[in-house]
Amino acid sequence: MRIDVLTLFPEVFPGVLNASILGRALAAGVAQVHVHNIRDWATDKHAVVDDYAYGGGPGMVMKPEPLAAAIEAVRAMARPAGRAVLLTPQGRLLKQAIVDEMANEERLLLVCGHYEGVDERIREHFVDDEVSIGDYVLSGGELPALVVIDAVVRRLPGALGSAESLLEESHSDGLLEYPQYTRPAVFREWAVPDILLSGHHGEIARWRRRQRIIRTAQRRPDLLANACLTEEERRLAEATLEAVRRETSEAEGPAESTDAQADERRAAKGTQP
Ligand code: 6GU
Repeated sequence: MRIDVLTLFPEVFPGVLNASILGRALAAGVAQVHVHNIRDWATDKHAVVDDYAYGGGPGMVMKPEPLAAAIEAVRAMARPAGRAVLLTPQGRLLKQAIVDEMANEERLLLVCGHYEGVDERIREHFVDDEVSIGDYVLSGGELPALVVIDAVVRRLPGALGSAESLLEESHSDGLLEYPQYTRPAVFREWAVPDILLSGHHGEIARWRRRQRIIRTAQRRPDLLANACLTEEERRLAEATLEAVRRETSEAEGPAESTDAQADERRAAKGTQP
């Protein structure tokens, strides 16, 4: 896959891209990332890329001409032209399903917005999609573009080692991960749950699965609607939700340490709430 990035701050890109799983995947040729400076397509001698907003108001707006020229030029650099995605807080909220959609493209063009936004005509006529990475405001689309690149590249064939791929499998069912422990078996006064030291692989797999369901119900109940659960697992999720509801109403207002956390500590010990 070829990924092009259009930005006013090309210097922020190489760093993160070269580290860890992403760095290894890019070095292995799983994807190519090309970063371009929008300013290179400015036409006046001061290379101006922003201007005051028509109608007044604070903040500058990214001018349409350099951006349009940059998008057209970069699209023409290879075939197919590829999907152009504007990173903006007004876009569709990024989710794994959107990442997977993007990972199926042969090319991707990520356009990083800046200042107070981009001229509306760019949104309307030069990009195919607009994506946001969450409900908070960042100073520009660069960090979101890096987030998209990381999420997309790790979905490409050959990006992950076999151990990582196995781990990846378990994410595809819409549940949060189970709690992880490594040595020592007792750290300070905190012991690893006995079950994990038992050597009973079947029991361990069942415990982990239960933990994932309890955790998801406690922390991200919104994910349960799309999770793949058996009838018995649904009942466990419902019971966890009910326990959280009961304990929050008993607490009458916000508690210091939440009851969900207490629940989880009990669950991690393998005892029922
Ligand atoms: Cl894509 N851009 C900016 N500027 N802020 C954001 C965002 C994008 N996603 C969340 N916040």
